[in-house]
Amino acid sequence: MKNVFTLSGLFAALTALPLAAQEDLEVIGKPVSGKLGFQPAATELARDIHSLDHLLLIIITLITVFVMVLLGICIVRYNAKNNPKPATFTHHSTIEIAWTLIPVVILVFIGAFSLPVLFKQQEIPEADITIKVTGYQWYWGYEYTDHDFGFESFKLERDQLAEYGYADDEYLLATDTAVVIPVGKTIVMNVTGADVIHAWTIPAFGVKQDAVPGRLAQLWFEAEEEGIYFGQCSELCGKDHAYMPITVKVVSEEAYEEWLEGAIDQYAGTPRDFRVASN
Ligand SMILES: [Cu+2]
Repeated sequence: MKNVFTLSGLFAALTALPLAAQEDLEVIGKPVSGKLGFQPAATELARDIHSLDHLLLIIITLITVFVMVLLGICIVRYNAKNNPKPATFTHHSTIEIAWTLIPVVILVFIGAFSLPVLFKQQEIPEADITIKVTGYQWYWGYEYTDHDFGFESFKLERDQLAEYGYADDEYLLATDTAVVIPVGKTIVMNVTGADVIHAWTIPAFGVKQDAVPGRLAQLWFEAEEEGIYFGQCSELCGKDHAYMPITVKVVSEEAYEEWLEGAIDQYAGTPRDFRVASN
C-alpha cells in the first residue's frame, strides 16, 4: 500500500504542470538574433546603465579619434623622408603635465557619472518581496522567504517549449518554473551558490550578481513593465553552464496574489492567515 502511495505521488509530481502565472505576457527581455546593443531597459537601474554606456561611448570615440589624428600627423609629417633632420629634445614639461592632468580630469568626470549608478545598485532598499536564489550545478533554486516556500527551476527541452507557452527560439532561455513578481514592487534577491560560483542575471533589469558558496550577496530591482524576461547563468560553472537559464515573469499585482496563493498551496508554504495570526 505504501508503495502505491509513493508511486502515485511520484506520478502526480512528474505530470503536474507548474502553476500558471498571468497568461498572455509579452516577452520583453530576450536576445534577438543579428541585433546589437542592449535589451530594452525594464528598470531604472538598466536605464542608468544604458545612459552611462552612451556617455562612455562618446568619450571613448573622441579619445580614439584624437589619438588616430595624432598618429596620422606623425606618420605623414615626421617620417624619415619628410623630416630628414629629427629634433633631439627629450622632454617637454607642458605636454607632460597636460597628458597627466587631462586623463585625471576625464576619469574624475566619468567617475562623477558612474559612481552614483554603482551606489544605486549596491545600496539595497527596503524590500517589498524578498527572494533567495541559489545556484546549483546546473539549475536555480528560488525561495520566497516571506512565505516559507521554494521551488527549483530547470531548463525546458525543445519539445516542452510549446506546452509551457514558449516559442521555439526560446530554447536555452525558458524554464519550467519562473520567478513570478508583481510589477512596480521592490524585489530584493539574496544570491548564493550551493556548489561552485554561478551568477544570476536579467539583462533587461540591469542586474548581475555572482552566487558564491558560503556567502550571501544581494541585488535589487523594480520592474516597470509586465512581461517575460530571460537571463542565463553568467559565471562559468561546469559542463552544463549553458543549460541553466533564468525566467522572470513580471505580472500585475492581482495576478501575483493569485499565483502566490497557489504557490503557497503547491509548495507547502506558510499560509498567510497563519502569519497574520502569529504576528
Ligand atoms: Cu554557470
